Amino acid sequence: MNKSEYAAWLQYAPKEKNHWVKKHETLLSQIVVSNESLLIHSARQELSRGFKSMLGSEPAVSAESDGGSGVILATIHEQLPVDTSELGSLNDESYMIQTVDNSLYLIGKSEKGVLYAAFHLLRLIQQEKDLLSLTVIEAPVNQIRMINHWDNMDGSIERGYAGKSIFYKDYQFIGDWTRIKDYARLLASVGINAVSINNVNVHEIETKLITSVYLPDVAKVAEIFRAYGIKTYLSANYASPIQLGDLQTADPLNEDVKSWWKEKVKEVYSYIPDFGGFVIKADSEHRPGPFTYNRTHADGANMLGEALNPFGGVVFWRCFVYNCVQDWRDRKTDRARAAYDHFQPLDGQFLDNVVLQIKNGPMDFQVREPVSPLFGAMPKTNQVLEFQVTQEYTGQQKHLCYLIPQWKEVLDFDTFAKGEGSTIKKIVSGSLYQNTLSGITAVSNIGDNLNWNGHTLAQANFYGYGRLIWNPDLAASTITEEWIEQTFGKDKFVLEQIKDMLHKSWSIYEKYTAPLGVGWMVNPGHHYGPNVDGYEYDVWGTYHFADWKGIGVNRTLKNGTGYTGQYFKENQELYESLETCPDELILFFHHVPYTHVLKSGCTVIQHIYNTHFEGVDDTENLVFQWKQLEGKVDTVRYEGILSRLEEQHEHSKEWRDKINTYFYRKSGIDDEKQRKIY
Ligand code: GCW
Repeated sequence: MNKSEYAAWLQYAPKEKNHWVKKHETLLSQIVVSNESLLIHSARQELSRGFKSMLGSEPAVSAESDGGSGVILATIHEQLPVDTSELGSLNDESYMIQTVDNSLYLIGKSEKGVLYAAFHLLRLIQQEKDLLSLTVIEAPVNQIRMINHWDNMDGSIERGYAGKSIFYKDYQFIGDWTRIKDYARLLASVGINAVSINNVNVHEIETKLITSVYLPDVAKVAEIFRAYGIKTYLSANYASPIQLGDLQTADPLNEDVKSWWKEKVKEVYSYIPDFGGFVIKADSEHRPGPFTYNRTHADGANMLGEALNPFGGVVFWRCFVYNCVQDWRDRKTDRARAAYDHFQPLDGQFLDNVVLQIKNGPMDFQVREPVSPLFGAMPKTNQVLEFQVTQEYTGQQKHLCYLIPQWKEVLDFDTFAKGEGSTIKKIVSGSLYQNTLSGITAVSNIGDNLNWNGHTLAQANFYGYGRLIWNPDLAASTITEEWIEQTFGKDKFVLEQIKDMLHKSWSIYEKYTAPLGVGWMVNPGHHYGPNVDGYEYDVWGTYHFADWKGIGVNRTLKNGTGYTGQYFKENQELYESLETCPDELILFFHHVPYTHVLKSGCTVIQHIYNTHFEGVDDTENLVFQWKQLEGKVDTVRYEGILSRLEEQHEHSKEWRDKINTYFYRKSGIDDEKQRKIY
């Protein structure tokens, strides 16, 4: 087995006896821990493992310091020679790392803080940072930091591109607890504290996850995650009372339905006392929900909220609700409007333990979308933002597409909800409206491939997601450098090369796929590869409306679908006017002629041609850049990544030629530069 792929960023690669090691080896030869409770035990184990692997010898572990140099683990409740008052106002997951004399104190406000401090220290050691005069104080900005799995119990993963599920096979739990523990280590190392372990499309068998058939196994998974500070959640089927019980209805206002859920929740908690709660996809893409009974989403979510409340459980209620049987001839219905239209009027009606889960954009994780206007528009409602780490529409982990820059753009976006500075990151961290529950969740990109992610460079999205949601103010480059140094070591050339590749990859992917924010243009069903009209005459509400004169969706208030009206004034005006609408979203908001001149000075058609030729040149260059690293990265990872990049390059030509040819044939307009179009 090639350990380097599997270890991801927790390589703990053995170090040469260099200057850094000589300076730090005494410090790292002893760990002191007086109270080894569950999470501190995990922290200590991880430190022992890391120190041993990197420095070559197992550190001594003792309950009391012998006065010599060492790493000391404690919570603020212990007697310490360190002023911990700064942790006073911070939340329970906060910690400090402080050098005192010749020792290093890892102090958590709670046990969990100690665990996070340990992983922080391991990161610094992998990066060979100075530990002899250290002061770190950290607290997560977002309270909910979650991963959603779309794993099915037959072992498949909906939109999974890294093999099969690590949890299930043939409708059973696989029982490879070691793999799940290693997954928990990766999650905790970047601060993830919540995981839902099954697909939001809850099929027949998975509906039984909340029954005695599977709960003992769910409890085992929860036990593993618990030791790493991670709460376990399940996606539940809204129609469970009908499918599992003998009720005829799932009407949220029906008393039998309410008691059924209350009993059910009680049962779940009898197996898992700290169970997190449910993720619910209701009335969405043919899933059951309260609409069947003429009830609102608030009725549905609150009914579950009430059942979970006595146990401290939470409902994540997804807002991905839209008409998925639309007639393509109907130009009035606009899928982008749907979440806001359904949910915004319900502001203030949801219970405190209900959180609305909203995708970053109004459509569906396209390479480019505006930010969902629901953020900031429901001041009295808890909201979490949902990202997609799995690369459904961004190259399926065959193409390189580093998403941290995209997510940063979303988080930094100003909604103007409460005047200037009402950024998405403030809304989802709960600081703008002081929500009781808030944070960020995302669809996982891992599977049972040895390297977890299919594409080894896609590990950076998993790592970066955790780091970014811990602190949305971290610079993308900081996150990237941390990841590269931990994953591939400290070679400067390797660092610069991979960093450059990652940072331009989103833009490269955007260049050769659907242009100017219009989205889609993928093959229906599996969503891989170009198909300009793949969804054009279909039911999904995802159209580009290209004809011989122009392309784009008119979403203006003036004479379009009125979607721009869902934004606060500043953004409404920005998008409404052709003059001010940013180029990269022009076709999302406007239908324009191919000859329309963009702010870049290019016409729309020439922009399409140019970017598609450029995109392919860029993928060729990615291959070239990677080849410079031969011999500097171990062979298994070198070859694995090379073959993905080569595949990407080939496939980008397919995109280029199909898109360019389509628009050349539609518009009849020549490429100014006379390049080959078919
Ligand atoms: O993007 C779409 C995916 C579906 C997914 C759905 C959702 C789990 O194509 O596979 O279903 O979004 O988010 O619910």
